[in-house]
Amino acid sequence: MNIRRLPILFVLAAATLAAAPGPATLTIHARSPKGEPVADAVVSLHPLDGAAVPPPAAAGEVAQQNQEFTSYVTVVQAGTRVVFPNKDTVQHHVYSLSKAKKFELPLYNPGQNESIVFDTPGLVTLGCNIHDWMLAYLVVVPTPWFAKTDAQGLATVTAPAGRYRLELWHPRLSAALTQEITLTTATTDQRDFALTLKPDRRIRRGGATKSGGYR
Ligand SMILES: [Cu+2]
Repeated sequence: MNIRRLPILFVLAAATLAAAPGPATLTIHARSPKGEPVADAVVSLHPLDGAAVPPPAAAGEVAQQNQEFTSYVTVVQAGTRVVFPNKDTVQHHVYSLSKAKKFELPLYNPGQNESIVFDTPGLVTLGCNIHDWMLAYLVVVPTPWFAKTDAQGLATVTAPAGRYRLELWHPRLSAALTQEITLTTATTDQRDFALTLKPDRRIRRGGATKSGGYR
């Protein structure tokens, strides 16, 4: 090898290293058309340029507490083990009839902690045969880059810089919204979404109860 070419090779190698994608940050702000914040909207980023997707890092949890599921909406990466702790003093009968995962935890006792692996991306609707009002959603996505909007309608996702299909889902949207997005490390991107939500069709709980859920 010609020794005089070495500095050029070194510069090229350094440039390649510099081009490796670093983390980029995206903030989502979900609001109603009137400007009210929308909580429980799920944003997920699906790589379009063949970026390697790391496997799930941690287990998920959907508890039963005060005869409600916590949380109402949970997002996990496909392949994640989800624990269903019964933190109540009563039995539940947790089930899903969804195509992405059909399962049942019949007569599920207080203190029980069974877990299920959710391998297939899709929407899993959770119910309880004993308490009709208990309803929750487990959103299984094929990507580790996701977040859920908080009470202010805000969610932040950190992902490697690159091109993605952004999906935004909410239980009361008639269809998920999608758009293409390119994230760069240089900027913190923010996207605003005005979500037109269908009426809340959850079953109301009878009687006076202390906290949580919908009534
Ligand atoms: Cu129940």
